[in-house]
Amino acid sequence: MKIYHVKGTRSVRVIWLCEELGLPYEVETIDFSPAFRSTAAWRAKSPTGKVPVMEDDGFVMFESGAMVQYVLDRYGNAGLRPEPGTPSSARFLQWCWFAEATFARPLGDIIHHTVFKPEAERIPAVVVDARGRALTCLDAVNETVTTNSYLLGDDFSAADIMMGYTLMLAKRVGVLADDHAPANAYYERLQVRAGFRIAMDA
Ligand SMILES: N[C@@H](CCC(=O)N[C@@H](CS)C(=O)NCC(=O)O)C(=O)O
Repeated sequence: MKIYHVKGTRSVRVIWLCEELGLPYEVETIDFSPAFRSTAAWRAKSPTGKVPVMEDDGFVMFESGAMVQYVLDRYGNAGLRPEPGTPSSARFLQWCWFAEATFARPLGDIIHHTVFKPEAERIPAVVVDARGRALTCLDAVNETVTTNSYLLGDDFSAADIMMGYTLMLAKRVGVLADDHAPANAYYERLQVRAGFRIAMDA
């Protein structure tokens, strides 16, 4: 597997998963500039110019959550996810999707309207609204990890890898703060994992 990577971006999820599963992988660090990401060569791999991209076995794919799912299906050997078709698997899928499709979305809005966009195009009201939506998502995670060590209970799963990256974003933009003690403690449990640290340093 070849992972096209930029430090601190969603490719962290795929590297972290490979580390947790002990799988071999290759990292190619790419230029995150808009100029590079709009080249025809990069758009051929990632039609919207985003990161990450993964290549394996002669095909190319985008979307970090889909990569996580694929790696688990193909190489995971039943580790880090419940058996498909079971209630625990439903719960697992729920949190994987929630991490990216629901929680990361308002965080992305905050980042776009505070960092990425030129100042003249930033809309403060979007940031206020997105912060509210992100806090509602954080509350849901906070409640779950008040009684559970991890999203699915006592055992770490790839859903925690999906959420770990999202919580890193939440921390970065100040949504995850000290007032959510269980979520902070959960994020601490994730951060001390060797796979997380290796992926964040990559
Ligand atoms: N849902 C996508 C999101 C990809 C994404 O937004 N990647 C960020 C880096 S973590 C990016 O490329 N941002 C640049 C942009 O949005 O133009 C995934 O999980 O792969």
